[in-house]
Amino acid sequence: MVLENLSSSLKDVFKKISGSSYIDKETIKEVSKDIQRALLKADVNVKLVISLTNRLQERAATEKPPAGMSEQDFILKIIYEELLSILGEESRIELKPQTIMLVGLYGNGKTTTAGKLARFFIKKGLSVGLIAADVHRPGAYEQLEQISKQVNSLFYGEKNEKDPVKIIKNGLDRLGDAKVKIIDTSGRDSLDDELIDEIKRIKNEIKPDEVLYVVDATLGQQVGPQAKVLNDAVSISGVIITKMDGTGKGGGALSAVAEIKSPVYFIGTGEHMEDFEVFNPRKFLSRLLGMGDIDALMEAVKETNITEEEAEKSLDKLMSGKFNLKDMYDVWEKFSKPGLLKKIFNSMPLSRIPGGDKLNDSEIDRANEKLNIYRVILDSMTYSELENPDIINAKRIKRISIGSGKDEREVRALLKEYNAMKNNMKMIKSNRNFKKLLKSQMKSGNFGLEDLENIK
Ligand SMILES: Nc1nc2c(ncn2[C@@H]2O[C@H](COP(=O)(O)OP(=O)(O)O)[C@@H](O)[C@H]2O)c(=O)[nH]1
Ligand SMILES: [Mg+2]
Repeated sequence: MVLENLSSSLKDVFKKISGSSYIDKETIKEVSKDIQRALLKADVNVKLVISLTNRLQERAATEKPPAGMSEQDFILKIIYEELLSILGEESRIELKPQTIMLVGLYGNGKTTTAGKLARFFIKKGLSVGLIAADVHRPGAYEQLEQISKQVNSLFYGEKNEKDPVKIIKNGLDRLGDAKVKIIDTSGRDSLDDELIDEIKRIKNEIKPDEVLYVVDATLGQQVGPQAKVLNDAVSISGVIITKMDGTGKGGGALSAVAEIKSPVYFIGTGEHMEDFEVFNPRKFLSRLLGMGDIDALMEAVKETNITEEEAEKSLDKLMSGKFNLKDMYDVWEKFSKPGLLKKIFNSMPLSRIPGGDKLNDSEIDRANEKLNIYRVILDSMTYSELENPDIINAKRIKRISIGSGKDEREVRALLKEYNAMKNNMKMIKSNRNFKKLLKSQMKSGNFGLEDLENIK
């Protein structure tokens, strides 16, 4: 998970505060030290860390909790607010026809992000054209062309042209129908005058609506000076931080970028086109602190493309006890998209996940792996077996095992899991309130996991 260590040490701080019987100056000092240690370890800038804990001590000494709020909760609230101020205010990219230029150094993820961004707008119903204006890197044209096919966007490039401005002008012309045009520009190994001149020239001649700075989270605090130079040159309107999946130190990049006061619009969380999230500082922080993020969970679930009607249909089926292996297969199929399971688990409140914070990436990967094995096994079953699992005897298990190339034990494990699921459903079925509540919550779109626990 993003910033795993910071997350667990901040959670410890929160536990310490909630668990203390009273809060005095000593407690605050101790807590400040813990927070400093946690943030510094996550590579957050020293000056920021000190000023944050100074403000915490000052506010704890002078402000009083509002009526009805405990001293403990009040301190938690102050820490939350101060952490949030490091991340900056939420600001979203506009969903309108526009031209977007991506800037950044080599390998930071510009070209990949161009594709992710295209996918984002296309999903929102805006057509996209990608323009290949990286004239320096060999293969840059092919890379973007390939990505544009993957995300179903239009594409424009000129293989032998060396002037990016010419390419972009032609591209804007030729891709006239596309609502959003995204320009992938060249990078360099380091910021040099040549690069600055190039992107300045593009910016001045093309006048894009947005200049987005794409930057690798693993670079940490060195992002600060780099962001400043670029901001001075082409005034960055927004930031996309990539590779948030690959680092324990994303705090450095996040806090460094906050200094140029341009909003972070998105974060990249993997190499796949769907590993891309709108950055919402509040949600991000809630998740970091283990407070759960039902909105993100709902969004991930929505991505499975289950319509309300479909959801209701499978719900009825589940409840009727007629739930067969085919239905189970359908459910799994929807959840087996790369990265989806991880997204769902990461956005769940920790307290709701069996085993609490022990669920880590490798466990999620294992769950994914299991799903994949099960899918292969299900593929080897006949239609009547899927419809009517009761007919699956030892002989059939053997055949399925050979056909799928999976162990007989795995076939049995799947059947066992299916039966357990079916039995659970029968138990729930006897509870009439459950279905009523589940349905109304699904309709209103704010079904939370805690609702499950309120049904008694
Ligand atoms: N893990 C991870 N890898 C990424 C992410 N974004 C980009 N990459 C990888 O980083 C490498 C460089 O990306 P590329 O888009 O070519 O960078 P560019 O030189 O700035 O255009 C590629 O191998 C990408 O797959 C991300 O969010 N997470
Ligand atoms: Mg590139």
